[in-house]
Amino acid sequence: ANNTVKTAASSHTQGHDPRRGVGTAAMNRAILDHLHFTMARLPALASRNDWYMALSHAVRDRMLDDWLASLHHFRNKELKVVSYLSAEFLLGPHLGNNLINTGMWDAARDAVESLGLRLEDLLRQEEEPGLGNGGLGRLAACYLDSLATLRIPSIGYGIRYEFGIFDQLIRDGWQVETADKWLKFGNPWEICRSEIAYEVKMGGHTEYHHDADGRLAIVWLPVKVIKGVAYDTPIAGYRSRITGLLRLWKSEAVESFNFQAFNAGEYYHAVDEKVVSESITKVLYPNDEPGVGKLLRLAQQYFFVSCSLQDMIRVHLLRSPRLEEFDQTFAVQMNDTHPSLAVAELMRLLVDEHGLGWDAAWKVTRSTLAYTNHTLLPEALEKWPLQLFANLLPRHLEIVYEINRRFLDEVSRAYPGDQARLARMSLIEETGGKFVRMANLASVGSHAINGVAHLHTELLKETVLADFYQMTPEKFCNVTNGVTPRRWVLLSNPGLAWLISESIGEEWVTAPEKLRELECFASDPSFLSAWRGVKDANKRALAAAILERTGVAVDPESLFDIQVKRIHEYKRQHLNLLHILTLYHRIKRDPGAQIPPRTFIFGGKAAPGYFMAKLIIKLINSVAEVVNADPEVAGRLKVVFFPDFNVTNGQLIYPAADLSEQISTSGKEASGTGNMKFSLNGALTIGTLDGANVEIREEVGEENFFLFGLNATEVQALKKSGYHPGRFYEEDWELREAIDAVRSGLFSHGDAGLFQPLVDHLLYDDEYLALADYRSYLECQERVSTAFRQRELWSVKSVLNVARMGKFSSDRSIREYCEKIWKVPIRPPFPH
Ligand code: GL9
Repeated sequence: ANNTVKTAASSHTQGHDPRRGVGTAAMNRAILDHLHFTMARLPALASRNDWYMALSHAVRDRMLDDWLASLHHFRNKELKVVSYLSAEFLLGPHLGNNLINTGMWDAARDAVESLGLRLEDLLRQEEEPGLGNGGLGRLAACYLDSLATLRIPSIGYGIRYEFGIFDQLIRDGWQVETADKWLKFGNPWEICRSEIAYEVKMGGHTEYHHDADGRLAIVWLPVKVIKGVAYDTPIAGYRSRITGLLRLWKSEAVESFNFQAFNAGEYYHAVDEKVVSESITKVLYPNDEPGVGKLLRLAQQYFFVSCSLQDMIRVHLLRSPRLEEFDQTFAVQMNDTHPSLAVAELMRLLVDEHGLGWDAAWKVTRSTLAYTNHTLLPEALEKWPLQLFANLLPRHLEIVYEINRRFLDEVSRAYPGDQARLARMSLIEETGGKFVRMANLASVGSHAINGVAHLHTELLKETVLADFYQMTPEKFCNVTNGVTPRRWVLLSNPGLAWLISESIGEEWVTAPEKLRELECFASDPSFLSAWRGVKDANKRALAAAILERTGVAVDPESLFDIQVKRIHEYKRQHLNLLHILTLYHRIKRDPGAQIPPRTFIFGGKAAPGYFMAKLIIKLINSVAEVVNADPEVAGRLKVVFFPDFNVTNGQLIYPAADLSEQISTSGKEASGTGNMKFSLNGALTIGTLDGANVEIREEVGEENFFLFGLNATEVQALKKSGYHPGRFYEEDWELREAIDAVRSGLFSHGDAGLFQPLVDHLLYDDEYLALADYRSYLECQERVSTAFRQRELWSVKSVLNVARMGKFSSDRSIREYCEKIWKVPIRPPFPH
């Protein structure tokens, strides 16, 4: 397996290495120099981290020429810069990805080996920057890769959280959170730009003055000023010679503020200020947290939006003094509503700080900004309590009111007398407490609004943003999500990458439609056997990791049935469990039952405050404990919860899957991107008609996709007609048997109360229709089992899945954003 890894990476470094001068000897020298000059260590005493740091610095050095040249494009008036505003970037480890994208893998591997080390070990040393919760943050990271690969000048703007998404431990089957100290041993990839810093005001009040010429001037007198400092990370494009910029802001105290007095009391007060200021970028908020109306989160959002827009204005003024032309310098994409304060902040900067008139400022604001919606779940739509908003951002509230006044005038002109519509579209919610509605603010302040999969966009237009769609249908469009084949195939599945490139050449990495050429290999027995060999090796590697991390031995020959994603009721990990329980009972009842051995693998974090999700994790582990210890199902069923699912672990898990579980209630998963990673790595999907599953099935062909369950229309209809989960329980004895087992205490050492909240939820509410879809899911799983017994045919389907997944490259998504939203020209692929 090791050999495949090396060969595969090599094949993508030969022939078109943009740094042909980077040989093994030079790399060896550079690593030793950094060990000496940067780490101040003798080789004999160096730790693995010292070597990792030395290698990373050596690699970063070699990215600088292209990076500095790329940064220069920001000043080129001919080029529009894409600015991706996102509170989350779930990057994953940099080193391996940079080696692949820059073509320095071979040189680095050989240099490291010449020093008596192994590249694999150094790669493992990196603490991944987990600056995101899940799909939304990971999407932003894939988009940065594609922007650089497609040679589009771009800046990702976000927050440099000192602590990213928590690390997950499993103790006694429960999730325990620990702080993610990713910066503990230093971050060789970032460059602190102390001189790129902006002040951000917070709190206080506004005053209106007339200046000498009698003009009205609005002054915001804050109670606090915080400084944001830029930390820059280079983002290598795949062999593109363009290196993108990720600029993350860290909050610091403003030295001058409250630091005038020198007596002891003031000194300590000033130090307190420093602590408060630095707290803004301390920690990433886990999402799905009920009632996150937290002041600190609003402060985070405003902080990074303000720093980013001030930075963009500075860059624009280097090109042109005319801020009316700001939209020609930047196309700004708001990744969900987290950065939607950009609407009010850009207005404030243009009007209050740069003297533009309201109308001119509004015109440029709207034509610069665009908004991507990532969810239809009502509880995930951000709204801020008005009082909290007013306290932190008094000037922005005035601006929001003014935008709203003008906007509601337009609405009432378009729909005379429609009070209900006015109330729904207002930026301010007034029923039962007052709130600022961020999705409405983002929609009004943008020239384009997009959903992230075809179904999602259609539902968006029919439900959450229906009024906005009716009023301005031309603003709406769809851009189906995508994932980068560089990290998600080349880096994480080198064996597969190598086999593909051997067969059809390497162009698929940037032209994934070329994967179609694999179709004709689907009838070649020797190719199919090599294909299976790659999957088997990946499964053995995952089995080894499972044994190491959970102590459970799993059989690599069994069907690897995997569900990894955040734990959420709408994603229905508990439906998966109901299937496991039913199989368990069937085998116990009939030991001769023809059921191919399966290993069920779960992974994912639950928001710390989401009780039901945490209980689901406990139930998975409890079922695992009983099933894995039961001799009657030994060799036939295994259940594993893989702790701490993150990008690093994903790179190990996706390539090892036979079956990908994409079983959300139809209409709830906006897109999903894990579904794409699995299928691109040769897993077959069992899934509902939800999010991007619909389009994946369209592409790979219905005969190569296991479909089950109600569709979105049927879900709505069932809910409307009155859904009674108890009836499904009563009418389906196998379902009853599964639920009763949980209820009996079988999985909780006799404690029948432990899972009661989950059981009650299912029987009396079941908001996500798990019981309604149970039978259909079971029948579909039987089709999966039957198909898996015909290994040859399964492999054919696996090849066809990969061959037809080209659409889901994030390069395609980025090209669509360029065309439909950013109006940025698409450049031809870089000549290799
Ligand atoms: C999400 C959607 O739930 C996913 O379906 C979608 O694929 C991604 C990216 O568009 O966005 N929206 C959202 O809030 N999250 C998503 O994954 N949540 C997290 O990132 C945890």
